[in-house]
Amino acid sequence: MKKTNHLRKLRKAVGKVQDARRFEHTLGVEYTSAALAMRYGGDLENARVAGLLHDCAKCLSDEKMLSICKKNHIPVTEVERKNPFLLHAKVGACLAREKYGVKEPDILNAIRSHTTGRRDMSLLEKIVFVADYIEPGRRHAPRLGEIRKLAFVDIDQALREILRDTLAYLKTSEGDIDPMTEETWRYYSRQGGNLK
Ligand code: DGI
Ligand code: FE
Ligand code: FE
Repeated sequence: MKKTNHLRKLRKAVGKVQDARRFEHTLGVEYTSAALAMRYGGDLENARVAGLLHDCAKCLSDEKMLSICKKNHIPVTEVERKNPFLLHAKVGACLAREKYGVKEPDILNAIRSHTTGRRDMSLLEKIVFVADYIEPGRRHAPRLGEIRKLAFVDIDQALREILRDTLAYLKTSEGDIDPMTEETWRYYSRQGGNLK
């Protein structure tokens, strides 16, 4: 299929499963991912597809996500069972493959890691993680202006600052911290750690 057609079809399909606000966020992540891919020499098509699909499971109920995990033998950790919204990343990667026909592993990984991150992320994974945080419709994050600018200067540093602020926020809120988020922070906050 021609690339523009493929993107158009995906956009239409995602628009049907998300409410208007979430869909606007999705479109913001699509083009912010494309902009970051331009800046860092990533694949534009992959960036756009990953951005479009990263929250494709976000509007499903907790029960639905848990049942998709069960059906597809996706392991659910204790923290995920207590905070099922965390599952939208894993479930999203599963739907991207099964429902939206995505085969590229890098795109599937970028969807899977977009909430907690993980160690040694690929450029595309970093792009989607950062785009999710800085897209123009995002509000209410501290230092957003600073981090938006930093994202286009040094993506690893932006990733680190986002992790720092996310963990600081989580420590003041009710939600459990996923060990993966902690691990990502440890990995990227290490002096000289993976500064690709
Ligand atoms: O789906 P989005 O809202 O676009 O963004 P997202 O998938 O990055 O989710 C953002 C929220 O996830 C934000 O409020 C921080 C939260 N989050 C990230 N890591 C963890 C976490 N929440 C919990 N409870 N535990 C985590 O480890
Ligand atoms: Fe998300
Ligand atoms: Fe998102």
